Amino acid sequence: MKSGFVSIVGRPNVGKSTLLNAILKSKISIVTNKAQTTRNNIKGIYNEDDVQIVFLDTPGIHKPFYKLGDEMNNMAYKSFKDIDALILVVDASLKYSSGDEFLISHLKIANDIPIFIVFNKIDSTNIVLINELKEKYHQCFPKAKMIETVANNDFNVDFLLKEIINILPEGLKYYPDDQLSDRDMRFQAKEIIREKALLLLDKEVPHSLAVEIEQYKENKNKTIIDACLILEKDSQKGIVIGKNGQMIKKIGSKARKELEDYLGEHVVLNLYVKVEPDWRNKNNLLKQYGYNKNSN
Ligand SMILES: Nc1nc2c(ncn2[C@@H]2O[C@H](COP(=O)(O)OP(=O)(O)OP(=O)(O)O)[C@@H](O)[C@H]2O)c(=O)[nH]1
Ligand SMILES: [Mg+2]
Repeated sequence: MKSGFVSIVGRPNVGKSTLLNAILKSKISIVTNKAQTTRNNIKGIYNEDDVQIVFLDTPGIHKPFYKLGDEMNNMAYKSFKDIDALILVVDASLKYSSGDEFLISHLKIANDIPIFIVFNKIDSTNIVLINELKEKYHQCFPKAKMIETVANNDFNVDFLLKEIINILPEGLKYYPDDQLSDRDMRFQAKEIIREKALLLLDKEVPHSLAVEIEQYKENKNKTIIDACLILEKDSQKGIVIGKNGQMIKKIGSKARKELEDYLGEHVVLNLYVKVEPDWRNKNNLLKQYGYNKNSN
């Protein structure tokens, strides 16, 4: 039996969560077009006959401007420890920049850990850009294997998986076969609501938004969820509620539909909006919303 722990790291928005979901053929982690979507480490457990891989999706490593950013980076840094392999995802459609340098300078990884550098989004780049990126990353990680993918289209995902299985050590099963993630439904509900809000909102609002589940109650054949959307400024409240409540209704109905598909039963979803000025810099609130490096 082969088994091991594999962390997926990289800059924000490069496709780490998309890759995790593609590997597991299941939605474990939320995905949006906004940077810094993932704010926690999230395990996704892959099972095959005689293989178990515990993948860890992580927040994108970036230059932080808020305590929230520090906490998110710290969660990602924590993921380098005690692993059997590292997947470093690079957006192949972006020129090498100071963001890559920041990431590389913070990648403190043991010398003997196999690294897979995944050049993702090769559907929207060109060969000159890819080669330039490969050269830069090769200079820093000469022993790393380089693989090109299109994670949102499954291209080369199976190949990457095979390559990872090849280098995994013999080991034990860490999780039961039917467990796909380490996160419970309460966490998934919070993330699904945040995903729908992020997809519908723009500018600074997605970054200012947190979601807190205030009630999660399973009744006979329906689940009742009360959730609060937390914002930083009063002016953002109007944007999130929208004219005649249109925006919050849209967020709620999209989230409810996905939750119902997920749970296979009726969901009553009540959304509220609250303002907590500067919550991204307040340790107690970061902890309360689950964004503390010790919360996972
Ligand atoms: N064109 C293209 N888009 C992709 C590909 N993979 C992912 N995306 C898109 O890239 C965006 C970001 O994807 P995510 O999976 O959320 O990226 P992430 O690295 O987890 O981002 P953070 O959680 O913010 O760090 C989404 O809009 C995806 O649909 C790809 O191979 N090609
Ligand atoms: Mg992500």
